[in-house]
Amino acid sequence: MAKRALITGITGQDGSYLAELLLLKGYEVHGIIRRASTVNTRRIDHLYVDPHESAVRLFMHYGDMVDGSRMSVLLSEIRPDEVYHLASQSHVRVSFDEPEYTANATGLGTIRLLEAIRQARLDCRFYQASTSEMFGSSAPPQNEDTLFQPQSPYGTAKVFAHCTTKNYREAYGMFACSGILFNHESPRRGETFVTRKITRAVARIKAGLDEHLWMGNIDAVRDWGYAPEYVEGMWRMLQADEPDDYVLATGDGCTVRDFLAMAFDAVGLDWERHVRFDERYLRPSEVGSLIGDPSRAKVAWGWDPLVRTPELVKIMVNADILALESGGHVIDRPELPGWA
Ligand code: NAP
Ligand code: G4F
Repeated sequence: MAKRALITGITGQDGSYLAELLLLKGYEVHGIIRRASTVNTRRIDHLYVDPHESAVRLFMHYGDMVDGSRMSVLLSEIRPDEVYHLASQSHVRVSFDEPEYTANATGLGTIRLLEAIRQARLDCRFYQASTSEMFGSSAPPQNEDTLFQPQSPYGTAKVFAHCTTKNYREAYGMFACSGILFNHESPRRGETFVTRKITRAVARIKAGLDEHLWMGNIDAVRDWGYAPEYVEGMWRMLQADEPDDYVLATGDGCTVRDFLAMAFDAVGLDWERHVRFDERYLRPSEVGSLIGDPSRAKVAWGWDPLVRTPELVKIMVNADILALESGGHVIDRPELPGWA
């Protein structure tokens, strides 16, 4: 019988790739979506008409991480074998504007889900979407033993969720894992995260539609990988013999400035002629440098990402040029063996 997976945050970047991957692997996939006044399923609509006949194996349910009773009903009804908890208010800058909501959805949301699993007495495996943002001001390279020193309401909410997941593993013997993922990007990345903001702007400036791009702190260092490889790592984490926490990262650091230079260079433009500073994009406290050490995942199950930041930049710039030329939304196929 097919395994049954539940994905919270299925409409997001990672949720959409993960749903695709699990359908390719033969899973029955259930996703929780929020009711919105406009359609918010743009990243997963193509999965309903997939040639692998996934339509009959993909099911959507309305729900929200702030609604605990709904979580209980859904977990009891769906009774999944694996739960991938990806739903979160995931924007660091926005978390300073909405700290209470971020803590509720991202922090308490995780405990609501874990309690729903526990009270339904489900024997299921649980994945928590932890983040390098939890390391905050700890110096790189960061690994599973690095001190958490979060610098944002988002980071503190994720530390709460991370520690709660570990506590449910230790207290109740649940197969609960946290993937501490460093930044991972793709053509499906939300438009207000820095990489996608840059690659969209490059496409528009190249086409003559815009002249300038307004940016905040371009000295920040991040470790940018390719999202489809990271969701494959999430799946592998839940197939392991024992539950544990793992860092997923490329191990390479790159400044926002270097990302800008590579993205503009990809279309033959000089970034310094087009980029302007806007203090509105600064944060009350900033995480200066995140560079991960993914050795544990590499040793445990050979996870070793193929796509490094320079290639990622090209994938994203090309996808945004294509989307602009086609006059709208184009869904990418991950540029990896086995995903075509
Ligand atoms: P994303 O694109 O922003 O997607 C977030 C998802 O969460 C969306 O499906 C969103 O639904 C859903 N969501 C937000 N608030 C919710 C709520 N109150 N109830 C139910 N659903 C809610 O994020 P992502 O990049 O795919 O990241 C996936 C997860 O990994 C997140 O938890 C993020 O914090 C974490 N993470 C991401 C990275 C990264 O670099 N991408 C790194 C480390 C950790 P709508 O579509 O309705 O908004
Ligand atoms: O793309 P960002 O907004 O990502 P950030 O803050 O690193 O968070 C992302 O990665 C985390 C993993 O470490 C995830 F947990 C989280 O959910 C999210 O996916 O910003 C990256 C860097 C920051 O230092 C920011 O200050 O880029 C800098 N930046 C400079 N100008 C900008 C801008 N960021 C944004 N979003 N917009 C700017 O104009």
